[in-house]
Amino acid sequence: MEIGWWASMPKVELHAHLNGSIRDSTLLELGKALGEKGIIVFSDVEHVILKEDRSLTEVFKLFDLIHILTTDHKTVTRITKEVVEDFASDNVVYLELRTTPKRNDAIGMSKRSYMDAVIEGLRNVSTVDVDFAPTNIGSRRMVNPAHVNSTCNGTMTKKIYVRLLLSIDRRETSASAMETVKLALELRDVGVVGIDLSGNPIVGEWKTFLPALNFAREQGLSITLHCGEVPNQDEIHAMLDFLPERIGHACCLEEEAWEKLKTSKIPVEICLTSNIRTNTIPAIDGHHFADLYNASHPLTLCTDDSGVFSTSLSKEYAIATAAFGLSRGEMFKLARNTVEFVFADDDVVRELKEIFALAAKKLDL
Ligand code: 6MZ
Repeated sequence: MEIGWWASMPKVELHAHLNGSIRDSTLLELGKALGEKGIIVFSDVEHVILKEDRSLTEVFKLFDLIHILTTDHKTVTRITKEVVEDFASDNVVYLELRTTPKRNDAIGMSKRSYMDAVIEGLRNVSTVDVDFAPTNIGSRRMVNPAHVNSTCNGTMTKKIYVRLLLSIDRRETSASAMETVKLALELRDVGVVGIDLSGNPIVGEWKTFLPALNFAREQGLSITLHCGEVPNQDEIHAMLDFLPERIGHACCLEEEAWEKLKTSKIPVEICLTSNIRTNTIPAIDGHHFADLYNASHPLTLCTDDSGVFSTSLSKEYAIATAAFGLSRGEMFKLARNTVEFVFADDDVVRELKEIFALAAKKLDL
């Protein structure tokens, strides 16, 4: 697939799970190391990592395996650094990265120390300047709104804005979900802007998470929900009635819920490859992207799990262009409109708009 042009276009990524976005090479290296220590059998792990198509159930089994490989502080820091560098090299100029804070008493990991390791990863990024905090605290905030910064020796370095969403896994209890929201509030000054509800959609109940989500909202955090990955209409209606700032997927909405979504104008994070690979949507030409796009419903293209599904944001744009017959100009507009749905503050939105304005001139659009 020709992704060259899409790679040169600035893009905004709003739905990317940290542990789903790891390079295969890193996962294999981590698997080999645990295999040598006798903790896992590497050959079993290898074919699971390299497998192409997976059902949604298999994807969640894979995440359990990935978490065994990655959940120690040093590795969390490493994967965060690599994931940000990979998105930046795909010309993603704003990344909202989501991850589930994890507790693992056996290795002295708390949800807080997990997040500290993530933030350390943001600080360790070396190929690009990272702006990850709403103030000057802790990050290398630049005043230059352009997508590149001048350095003292006159060379130009790239820059990426990164903001964090803390995910609540649907396996969690109400208390654990509340702990995650409180942690998000503590970490606002290092770039946490919202809460995501994700995890295996056939596990857990909406009412378990509602108190924590209500509290998050009261405290001014933005919320995005995985909504309608499976056809649970009662839950879909309850989620839409909650009026989250965004939803992810929206695959299995029956007519009434579909109309409710369209009336609500809640922006939808569309993950084409993920939906096709997991067979949540049988074929790309029947994907609900087309209906939403034609109705001018707010939407954004996202990768979901670029490692697990071997994709990139440029690829997602290329796939949408080919599948739905859209022009470069239309896709550029789609990318630029995504700026309206970010959870970061108005200063960032303004700077992103300038980046897109400059790019429009450069790309002759
Ligand atoms: C629902 C998903 C997901 O948080 O450990 N996750 N949840 N649907 C999906 N569609 C395929 N893809 C990923 O990243 C991995 C976690 O993100 C959620 C799952 O809870 C998974 O364990 P973190 O960084």
